[in-house]
Amino acid sequence: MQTGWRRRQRSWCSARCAIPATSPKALKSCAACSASRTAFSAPRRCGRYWFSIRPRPYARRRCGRLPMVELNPAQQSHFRASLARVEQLLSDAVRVMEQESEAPFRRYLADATPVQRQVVADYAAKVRARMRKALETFDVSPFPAVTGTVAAARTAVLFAQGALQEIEPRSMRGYGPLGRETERELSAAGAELMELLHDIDAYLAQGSARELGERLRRLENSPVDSRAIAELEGIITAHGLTELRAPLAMLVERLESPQLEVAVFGRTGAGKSSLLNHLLKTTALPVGVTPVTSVPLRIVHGKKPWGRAWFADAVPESFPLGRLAEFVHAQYNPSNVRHVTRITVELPAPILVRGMALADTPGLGSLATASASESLAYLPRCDLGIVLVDAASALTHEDVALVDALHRAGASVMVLLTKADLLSADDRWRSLGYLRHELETRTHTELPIHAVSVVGADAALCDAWRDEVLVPWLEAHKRGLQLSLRRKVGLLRDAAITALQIRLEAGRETAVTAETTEDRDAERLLAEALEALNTCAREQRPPFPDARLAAREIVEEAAHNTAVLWSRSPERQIDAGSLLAASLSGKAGAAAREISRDLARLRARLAAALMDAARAARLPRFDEELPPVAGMPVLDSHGVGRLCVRRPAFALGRWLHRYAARRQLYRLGSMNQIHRLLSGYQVRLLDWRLHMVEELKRSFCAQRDILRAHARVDGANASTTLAIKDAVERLKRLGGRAANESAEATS
Ligand SMILES: Nc1nc2c(ncn2[C@@H]2O[C@H](COP(=O)(O)OP(=O)(O)OP(=O)(O)O)[C@@H](O)[C@H]2O)c(=O)[nH]1
Ligand SMILES: [Mg+2]
Repeated sequence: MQTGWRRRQRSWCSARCAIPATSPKALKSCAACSASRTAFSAPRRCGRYWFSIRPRPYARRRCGRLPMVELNPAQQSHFRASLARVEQLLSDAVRVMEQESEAPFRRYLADATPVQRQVVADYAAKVRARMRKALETFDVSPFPAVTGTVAAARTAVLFAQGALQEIEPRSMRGYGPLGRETERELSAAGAELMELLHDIDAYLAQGSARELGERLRRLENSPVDSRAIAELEGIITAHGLTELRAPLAMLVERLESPQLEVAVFGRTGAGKSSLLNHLLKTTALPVGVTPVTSVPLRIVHGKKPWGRAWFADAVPESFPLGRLAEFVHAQYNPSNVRHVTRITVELPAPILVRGMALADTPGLGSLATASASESLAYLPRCDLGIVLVDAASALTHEDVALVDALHRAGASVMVLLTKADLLSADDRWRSLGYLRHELETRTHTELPIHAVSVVGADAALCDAWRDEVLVPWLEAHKRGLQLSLRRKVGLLRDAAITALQIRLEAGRETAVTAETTEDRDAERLLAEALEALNTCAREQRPPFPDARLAAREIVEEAAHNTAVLWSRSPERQIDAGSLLAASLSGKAGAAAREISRDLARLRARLAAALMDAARAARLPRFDEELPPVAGMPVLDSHGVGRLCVRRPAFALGRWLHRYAARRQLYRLGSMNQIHRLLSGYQVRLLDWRLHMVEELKRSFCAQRDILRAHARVDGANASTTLAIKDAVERLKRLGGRAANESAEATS
């Protein structure tokens, strides 16, 4: 055995392990046995060498102290491993005794009485306490746990999901043929089980910070009584009404973002920032005759004026509003060279108290194409889009495309004719009439159009529009939102009461009520709708499977249109970029419309299934609330830019002109450009489709669970009769309170 005498630059851990520590000064404890620093013998220096002395155990015994209880490192490791095995087996024993009586598969016969279970658990606690003491006596540290419980549970759920695939019809067919009806039943059972496992995983994945109770406590200015929802949440958790957790989570999500998003769009210099400054009674937003706003800006209510900017490549920065121009003004941040990703401004403006967030966007049609794409990216997010058309300039294709894009994104649209002070009263009426006629014929929709101004006496026009159009729109939408939220709380509360009452009446063991034919039909419809949803989620068919081929077709079409234009116009040089952009928009728009139509059909099917299930549950009033198919991404065809092509000097036929145009377009690199734009749009389109399907699924499953809770209860946990009665009473009182609130809101 090493004694440690005269070892150069070494020190020995004298506590237990006799392992040399290479740098005792730097260590606070022994790396091998975690003894403290004092257990090291102090190194001493003699001439050029360092020595350290390890005191021998017998030396201490001789000095009259208590005999030392000590295990060598090998013994310690064996001791630790043995106790770990004991703990593992003991846990198994306790788990075996506590077998879930509801489990369809049991490994052992459930022959233990409750008393036996309790006694074993008590003994196990004693064994564990003794093991802890033994570990302390020998100063042996247990193996540290490295895997969290949540991670372990999620892994188990993941494996369970894998195992579930074995009951899918295509796996089962390997064991023999299946009838159609059997296949359908198998798919339905598999899909539902997968759904439940997915719910467990999603719940564990959100972490403790996303706990509903925690989020409810943080809710301020909620349109419904958040205490009522907190109470509902408490009852749902306490009585294990897991089927109501998803609807509750969705409700809390809606409560967390009750603001309506209103954004202004329009060409550069149309007066967007000036209009917002007027509405907000501020001069904070920079305005000017040249293109000004280069980054979208979101304005929300706050106690004092303040701004915050987020960057793609730097930490976020808060600033007083005097510095706003540094981030949004095209002069200081041209084409967003500072890589600002988001700007939020807080203002104590009265109009924002009404639960509205306003957004100023960069103007379209300027040379700063990056700004245009940022504005277009904002479209899907808004509830109301206000399109500004400058009275001093004519209506353009861009304005019409903007209105169309807003419609496609599912937002409400208002059009404003700005700078009305520049027109006489007669001209104003004429302009409004022209604008209305043009927009209606091009977009095939009736739009509210108003003339406004923010200058001089004509600013009254803007105030009138604000008071008579904007504020009523806001109030109506807010009331709709509040009523819908209250209705949802009421529905959830009723579902919880029904579930608890059924549990109370039927008793714990037989908590499933008899199913009627209607119930079964509704169940079948719901299962089929869910299957359709899952199929839709699995099928991610790209709209352009061969993007290069699609790009070539677009260039061909643009070349054909160029040739037609050459044959008609005397101009030798034309901008083929706009023709290319039009062809690209046409092709992309057709693909997007088809996806949107498919989603709308799926939504209608889900809604029908929900309504049938509501009829089967004998619910007199049930308004399905599936999210609308909205927020479709918009293609930014500005990216094509200008592409000048020249007509050949000598007269040729249409076919040769087309050949010449195609050659020039290819030479200008349009093929690669279109391919890049189309591929990017395709990815965004597929992302949106998947997101929409997920949204529909979440909402559908949440509403289906509410309906099921009304009709029957799938399982019960061990809540006592008294506790259930108490919960039902509390929920009923909650109903009374909610009804009063609702009556107040309506009055
Ligand atoms: N006469 C008149 N001028 C206006 C009115 N509203 C805005 N303007 C002027 O129009 C110019 C452009 O206004 P902005 O508010 O900067 O326009 P914008 O749409 O925000 O422009 P970008 O940020 O570049 O997209 C400024 O010189 C304003 O003074 C109005 O109602 N009447
Ligand atoms: Mg502006």
